[in-house]
Amino acid sequence: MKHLALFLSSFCSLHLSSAAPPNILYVMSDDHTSQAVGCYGSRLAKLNPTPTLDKLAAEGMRFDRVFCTNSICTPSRATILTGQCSQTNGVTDLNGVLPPERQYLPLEMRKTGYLTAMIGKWHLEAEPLSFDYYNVLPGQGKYFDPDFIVRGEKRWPKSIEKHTGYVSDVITDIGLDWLEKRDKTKPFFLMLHHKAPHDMFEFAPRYADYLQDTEIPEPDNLYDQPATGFGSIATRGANDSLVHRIGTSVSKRHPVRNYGIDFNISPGLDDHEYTHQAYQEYLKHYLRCVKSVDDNLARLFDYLKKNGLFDNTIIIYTSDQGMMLGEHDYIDKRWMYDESMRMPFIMRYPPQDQIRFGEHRPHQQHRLRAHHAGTRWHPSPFADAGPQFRRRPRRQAAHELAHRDLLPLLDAPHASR
Ligand SMILES: [Ca+2]
Repeated sequence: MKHLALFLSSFCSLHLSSAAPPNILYVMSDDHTSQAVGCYGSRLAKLNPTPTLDKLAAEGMRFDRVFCTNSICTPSRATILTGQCSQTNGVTDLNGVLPPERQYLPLEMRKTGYLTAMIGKWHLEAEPLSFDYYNVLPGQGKYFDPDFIVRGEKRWPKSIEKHTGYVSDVITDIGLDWLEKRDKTKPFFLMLHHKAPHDMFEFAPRYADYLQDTEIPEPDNLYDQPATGFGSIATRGANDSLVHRIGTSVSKRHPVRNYGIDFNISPGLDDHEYTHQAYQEYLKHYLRCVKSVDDNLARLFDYLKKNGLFDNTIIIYTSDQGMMLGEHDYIDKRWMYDESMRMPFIMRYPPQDQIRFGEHRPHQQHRLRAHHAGTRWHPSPFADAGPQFRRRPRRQAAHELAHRDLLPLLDAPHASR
């Protein structure tokens, strides 16, 4: 929830009183965990998996404590779009539906003059009608030659555009095309959502050799899990009766869902070698998909720079949740551990507002305050931003938006994040 609160409040406050509102580019990938973002300094950082993102973080701010509250795609995305926890917005599982009238974030942005667009993975079932423009993958979408749902003559979701190529490239192409053709009299709010690196990690052929001859560093707790004393009776069962049933695995531990099966590792190998080979295949596939996101971000940022937009655009990069990359022998993300709940969250401000992680720059504080000077600042982003929210019925009152104000964190670089 923190992530939603952070960026909702920043959006709604920053643009309210600024004479020249910055554009906002919100890029979100799918299951891109912070261990696989170089600037977070995990065991994988030495592989340099995300040079573009690392540069973005070096020029902006890296948040270390952004967590989702429901670590699967649809509920996390609904939280971001509503500012509400799952129990309030009602989207609690992968079948959840978020109707247009409750897609609050784009509704708020549009009311304050932003041109809004949603491109890429949507996964909220209902039509993203609250955006001025959308071009989204059906459900999970495909990695290769993906279809997209557009606003067309046929009713949602039947107007389909077919594309050829790799999904990260196609999503970026659509984003660039929209940026080029957009109404340039308005600031834009673009949500660009990648499918990668979601399973089953189908990478573009150009990355087939990437990391091919590299030994991927392993987590200390990959083997012989669950370790003595790890996990509760809820995850181990009485007398360890559930350890082969709960918590999908890299190793042979889970007999049905383990990545050794998915990556065709010989079941005749001993446990250690089987786990080693499954992990290496898993991480290489995953990181090749991550690479497609990072390379396409470079392409997107190049466009912004060439068109004079890079320094008038707030750029945010995040993921809908984290992912277990073999820690405790787990795969997937629906287990309540730091690796799966933590979201990478990077924000870059234009250079004149630039905030370096860990640095204290008084002039930045001044500039940030200037953004909301002249408006009645309120800790609730919607108290000022949304008459709609004040008129909503009591059961949907603004206090149910579990938001948190981001600006004090930006103002105080040494504060706990
Ligand atoms: Ca996801």
